[in-house]
Amino acid sequence: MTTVTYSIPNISCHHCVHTIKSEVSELTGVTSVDATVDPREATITFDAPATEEQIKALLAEINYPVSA
Ligand SMILES: [Cu+2]
Repeated sequence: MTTVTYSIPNISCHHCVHTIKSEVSELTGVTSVDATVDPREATITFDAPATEEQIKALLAEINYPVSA
């Protein structure tokens, strides 16, 4: 089990938080998703088969890229 916190500058409101939670939790292996507007972050807990690369790719795809 891995928990990572990503800085996501595009989070601007509770709609963004909801979108991130619902989309990322669809990934097989993701067990928990929390996101906040202040700070603009998402904390994601996952296990195989989910990978960090896959989570980051999904976030970029839904227009919430992780800041480098
Ligand atoms: Cu928003």
